[in-house]
This record gives sequence, C-alpha cells and structure tokens, in this order.
Amino acid sequence: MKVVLIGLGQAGGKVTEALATHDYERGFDAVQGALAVNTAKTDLQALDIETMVIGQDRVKGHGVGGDNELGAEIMQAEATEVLDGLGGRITSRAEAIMVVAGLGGGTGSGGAPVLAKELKRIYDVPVYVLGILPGRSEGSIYQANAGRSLKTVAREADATLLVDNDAWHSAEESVAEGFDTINDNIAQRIGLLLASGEIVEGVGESVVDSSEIINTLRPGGLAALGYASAEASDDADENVNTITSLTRNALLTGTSLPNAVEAETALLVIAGQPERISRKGVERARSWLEEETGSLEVRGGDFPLESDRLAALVLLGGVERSQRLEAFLDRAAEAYQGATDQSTGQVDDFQNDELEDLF
Ligand SMILES: Nc1nc2c(ncn2[C@@H]2O[C@H](COP(=O)(O)OP(=O)(O)OP(=O)(O)O)[C@@H](O)[C@H]2O)c(=O)[nH]1
Ligand SMILES: [Mg+2]
Repeated sequence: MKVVLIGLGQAGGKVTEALATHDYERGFDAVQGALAVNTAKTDLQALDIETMVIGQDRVKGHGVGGDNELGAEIMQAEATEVLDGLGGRITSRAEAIMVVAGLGGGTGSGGAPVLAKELKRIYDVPVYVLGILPGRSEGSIYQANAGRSLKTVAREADATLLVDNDAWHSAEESVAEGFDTINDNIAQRIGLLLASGEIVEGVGESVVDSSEIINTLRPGGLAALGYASAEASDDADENVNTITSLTRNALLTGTSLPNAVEAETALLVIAGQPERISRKGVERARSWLEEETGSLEVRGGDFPLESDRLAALVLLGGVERSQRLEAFLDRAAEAYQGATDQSTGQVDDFQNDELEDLF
C-alpha cells in the first residue's frame, strides 16, 4: 500500500523515521513520503527525514510540555502550512495517508486529530492514525492525554491503528528503555503490512493487494496488528502447523493492542517464499481466525518474500473494546478527573463519557 507518513511530536517523528528507513532499506517502496512535524526544534534535528517546526510564535521551538490542548490549537492555527508542506508528497500514487503520533504527549496527541480532520477534508484517500498508547507504568498525565486524544482521533480518522507501548518490547525493559525496540518492531511489522501488496519478489499463488488492507480497515474505529514469525521448512507440506500456530501466536500473543481479539474484519497475510506457504495451513488458519475474531469478513493473501522464515500478520479492523482497553480508558478517565476535578457529563457511544473530546 503506497502511503504518505506524517509524524507529529517526538514519538511520531521517531516512528515515522523508523518506518521510512525500514521501507527504504528493504526496497519495498511503500512509503511515498515522510514528514516530521513538531513544536520542539531540537527533537527534529535528530531526524533523518524532512521536518517542519510549528508553533514557533507560541512556544519558541521548545515543545508544548504535554499540553495537548495547546498542541491541538497550534495544529489548528498552522494546518495550512503543514498541508502545504505535504502537498507535493501526496501524489496520485498515494493510496492512504498515515498520521503517526504518541497519544500521551502534547504535540502529537493534540495535533493528530486536528490534522486527520483537515486531511480528510482535502484528500479522497483514507486517512489513518497510527497512535501509540502509553504503557501502564507511564504517568497519569500521559494516560489522561491519551484518553482524550484517542477519543477524538477515533472520531476523526478513517481508522486508528493502536500500538500499546507495553506490547512490543521485552518485559525486562522499561518502556523508555524499550523505545528503540518498540520502534524497530513497529517499523518491521507495520512496515511489512504497508509493503504487502507491493510485489517485491516473484508472484505468489494468491498475493495480497493493497485494497485488502483498505477494506479491512473500512469499519473504522480501532484497528490492531498481530505478528509472529518462525523458521519454516522449504517444503510447504511440512508447514501446515507452522502456519496455523504462527496465526494463533500473532493474534493471541503478538498484537499491538494486547487482548484485542474480537473484530469486525480481519486480514491474514502470510509472508515468505511462495514455495514454503502451505495452502492447507492458510485455509485452516483462516477458519480459525473467523471463529476466534467472530468476524464474518476474514480476508487473506500471501506476501512473497525471499526468506527462510514465514511470518503471519493479522490485521484487525473494527476492534471490540477488550478488558485491557477498558482498563486503559478507566485509567485515563481517572487521571483526567484527577487533573480537572470536574465531570463533563458528555455521552459518546464509543469512548468513556468521563473523557472530554479535545475539540
Ligand atoms: N513507542 C514510542 N513511544 C514513545 C517514543 N517517544 C515517546 N513515546 C511515548 O509518547 C508519549 C509522549 O509523547 P511525545 O511524542 O514524547 O510528546 P510530543 O508529541 O513530542 O509532545 P510535547 O513534547 O508535549 O510537545 C509517551 O507515552 C511516551 O511513552 C518513542 O520513541 N517510541
Ligand atoms: Mg516533544
């Protein structure tokens, strides 16, 4: 899927850089352009992609210090400049636009829903948000910010692909220590998803197409990605169980949003050498996925890649609220109530009614 990436804030910029670099190094050519936007000037200087500073008149290049309302205001005031800066990158080749942001900070958290809304006004291609949720051990301001940002982003974006900072790093590392690991994993896994549909080596039997990703994300709301990989035999017949257990691991232990299982749609991509991909394994894995997710819309396809391993990617669209997500929303609402000490009484059919929309 040809995509243009816009990273907002520090996490957004770093993850965008990681995705762009990975895509370039692997020669996938899915990333059509990458721009990092931040209110903090020095954070941008460390990046190896194009950058843009916003909010200079308000915060003088020093960031918004976790104030996501200010982050949203600054993006609103400078959306035209950001869109102008992107203009040349969003060509007719782009099939989607992805705004990348840590939802717990200020610049990315506040800016992402505003920018998603503006992009949707102008472009016909879907606008997705890749949102990073704070881990459980992160401070209450991060939780409150992420709750409000998520609520607003889910309303504005065509779909919000969530990566929980507790999900894709080893348990021994703290979230902060794990940033590099997490960012590498995001680059590799989401990078593979974006690259599916961009044929790289050979032609498989049933190659996945970009439209399958877009259709899987069509229900909107929340999305999650599961991933698992393992060495595989060079004989497809010996890989029936490999494929079924990879699919199981991708969904049950390898998702970007832990415990996200039930969903409206799903896409199973098996990446690897076509000769190693067992059709029987894929068929079994898909019916297992139908049962497990409760989805009546499970798509599938191969991603031919030169490797002695096989990988399963499971993209979930229209993800149901899991216990884990409820726990996050409770945490966020509590932190927000603590910070504002007021109840808003707002009701929303998607998110926690104790969390106020950002705008
Ligand atoms: N996965 C990942 N998360 C990060 C990274 N850097 C920060 N975060 C997370 O992102 C959230 C903070 O957002 P930042 O991106 O630092 O904030 P910002 O958008 O720059 O906003 P301000 O600094 O307040 O202007 C926290 O939940 C962090 O744990 C990173 O490199 N990778
Ligand atoms: Mg920052």
